[in-house]
Amino acid sequence: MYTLLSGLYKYIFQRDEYCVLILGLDNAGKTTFLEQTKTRFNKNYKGMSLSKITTTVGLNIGTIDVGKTRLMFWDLGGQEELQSLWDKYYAESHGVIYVIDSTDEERLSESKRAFDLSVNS
Ligand SMILES: Nc1nc2c(ncn2[C@@H]2O[C@H](COP(=O)(O)OP(=O)(O)OP(=O)(O)O)[C@@H](O)[C@H]2O)c(=O)[nH]1
Ligand SMILES: [Mg+2]
Repeated sequence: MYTLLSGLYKYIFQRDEYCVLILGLDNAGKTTFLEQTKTRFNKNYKGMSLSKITTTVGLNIGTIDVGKTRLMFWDLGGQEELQSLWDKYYAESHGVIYVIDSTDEERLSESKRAFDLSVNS
């Protein structure tokens, strides 16, 4: 009976939880993307003014619920000295969003290099 009830409880209330990494160079727009996503999917989230977003030092976490699924985003800092930390999170994550500022053509090759380095290390 206990197993049946706990199974039913889990079925009704428990969400599938997935972790999604957000990577990309500094200034690519990762935190802005996360804030926009949170504002769009979390009904009661007011959102912070986009002009108040400053460079991320370390990790910024955001969560959204889509139906019975919870997505936990890990928005990592993109500055060069923080890029060596990216690969440490791969093993724990279910998906990766790699953000590129398509208007910043000068840094496209740098962005590719940083991505390649993180997946090959
Ligand atoms: N015009 C425009 N500006 C944007 C867009 N996305 C981000 N920005 C601006 O780009 C700057 C950097 O954005 P962030 O979201 O802080 O970039 P980030 O990738 O989180 O940077 P780090 O935390 O340093 O790794 C901010 O001034 C944003 O307002 C966009 O889609 N369009
Ligand atoms: Mg950021």
